[in-house]
Amino acid sequence: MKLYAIQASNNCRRVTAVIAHLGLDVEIVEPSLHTGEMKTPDYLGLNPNAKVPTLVDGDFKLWESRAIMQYVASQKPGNELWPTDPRKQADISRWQFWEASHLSKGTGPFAFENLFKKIFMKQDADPVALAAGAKEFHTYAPILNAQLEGKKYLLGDTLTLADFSVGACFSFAEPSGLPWNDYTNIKAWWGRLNEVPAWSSTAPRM
Ligand SMILES: N[C@@H](CCC(=O)N[C@@H](CS)C(=O)NCC(=O)O)C(=O)O
Repeated sequence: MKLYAIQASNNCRRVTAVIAHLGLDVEIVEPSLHTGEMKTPDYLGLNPNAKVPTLVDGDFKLWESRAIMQYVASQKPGNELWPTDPRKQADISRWQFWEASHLSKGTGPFAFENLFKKIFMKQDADPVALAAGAKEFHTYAPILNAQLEGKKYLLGDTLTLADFSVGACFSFAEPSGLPWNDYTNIKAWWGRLNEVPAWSSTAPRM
């Protein structure tokens, strides 16, 4: 299997963390952002969105990070990250869809406005976009904070894809100024997640 991924990406991190944690044999290739490699016909043939991550397994091409997480984790049956029990899979998927649909709409604007826009586009943050992000974040962060009450990981004592999926949203929390200090269960869980070698070793690098 081959994964196209870039080091600065939290969407790629949720996949590379799974690969590292399960010790999967996946070749990781970094397309060049400078040469526009993701916009070439060859790459668009793999992923018409011109984005990373993209997985290639023989003649199977897969994009969307959460789908890739599930697919690569399925390559090693019996692992705890992605158990085979349908209810556990549905529970994990629930948190993956939730972070994609809701939580990331709150965390994403902080990363984009306060980091990426400044570093890569040399533009100032848009206060209106940040206010909208803060509103979303404070709508959904309490749900995650409540879920983590009394738990080591999102679904209990065992680390699952849900932790890597939701965790990726917080990859830029500190440097982007995400207003998360009052969510004590999230902060404590984040500390535990960072003790997982596959998580700390895949932190985005700009
Ligand atoms: N929903 C997609 C999002 C992928 C995405 O936005 N990737 C970014 C990196 S974090 C990217 O490739 N950006 C390059 C671009 O938009 O030109 C996923 O989860 O895989």
